[in-house]
Amino acid sequence: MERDTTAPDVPMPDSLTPDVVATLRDLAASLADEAAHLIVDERPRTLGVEATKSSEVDVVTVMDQRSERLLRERIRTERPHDAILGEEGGATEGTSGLTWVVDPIDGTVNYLYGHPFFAVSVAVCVGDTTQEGAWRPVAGAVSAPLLGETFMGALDMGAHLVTRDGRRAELHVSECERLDVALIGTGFGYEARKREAQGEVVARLLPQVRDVRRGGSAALDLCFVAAGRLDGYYESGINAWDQAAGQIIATEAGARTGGAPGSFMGKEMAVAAAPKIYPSLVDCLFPKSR
Ligand code: LIP
Repeated sequence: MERDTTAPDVPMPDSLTPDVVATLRDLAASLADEAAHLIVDERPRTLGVEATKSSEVDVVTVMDQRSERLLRERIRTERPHDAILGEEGGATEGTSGLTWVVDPIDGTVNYLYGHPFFAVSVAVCVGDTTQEGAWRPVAGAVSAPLLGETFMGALDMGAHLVTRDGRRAELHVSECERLDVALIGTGFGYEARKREAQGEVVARLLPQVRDVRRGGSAALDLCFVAAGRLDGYYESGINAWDQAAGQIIATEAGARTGGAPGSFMGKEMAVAAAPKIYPSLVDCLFPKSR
């Protein structure tokens, strides 16, 4: 029996009662929505690139920085003893055993170009979020302001979507049973050599599936798996802040999540899919492991 790779076996603090977990989820959703409004309402007319990360085309805008500052200020106010790990500001220590893992704008290139597929991702995790396979999310929210949708999930409490007009719907993964009729999401890094290798993987996958979608936000791709809008998603090279909230949302919506064979979801590979197609998707991604 392959080891369950849904999430590492990380001890849960006694303080994490169901009521506390639900409160953390609701706070994550509120903070994600607040930052999502900021990046839309206060986007400067002449938005430019403030900095770059892995390459010249891996960009940071002033609104990434402002969104993370807002999230950090609000988390410090509401949860002063919790740690924080953010894409732009790095790690801030805490004493509670909980870490807020935030991506102030997931899908920054889409945001820069005016494509609507971007979101603010806020997750609450236990364990060591700086070590692969040593942490797991317990609650999270992803707020997509131009879609008018906020996705959220909490451990053993399911996942749901709240729309701008206040409608609330439970999230459930698709019931897809065959890879050859599956719609699969993926993404690519910003370094040419990595993209070349990722191109070889997607070229191998393409003839074996219905179609592929490259949305540009891992957090939203994972939420789209949760909503049944994608039958599966995979990507290599994404960070904890890209995937933490989407992971709990997809898992709680019934997705099977994991990474490379026998590994947890992480930077090497993040996979989330309808349970019946998960094995064949991983086999296709890692053909030598068969
Ligand atoms: C993005 C990820 C996406 C990946 C993009 C980019 P960012 O994160 O969410 O899945 O394909 O290349 O890394 O950089 O916009 O926060």
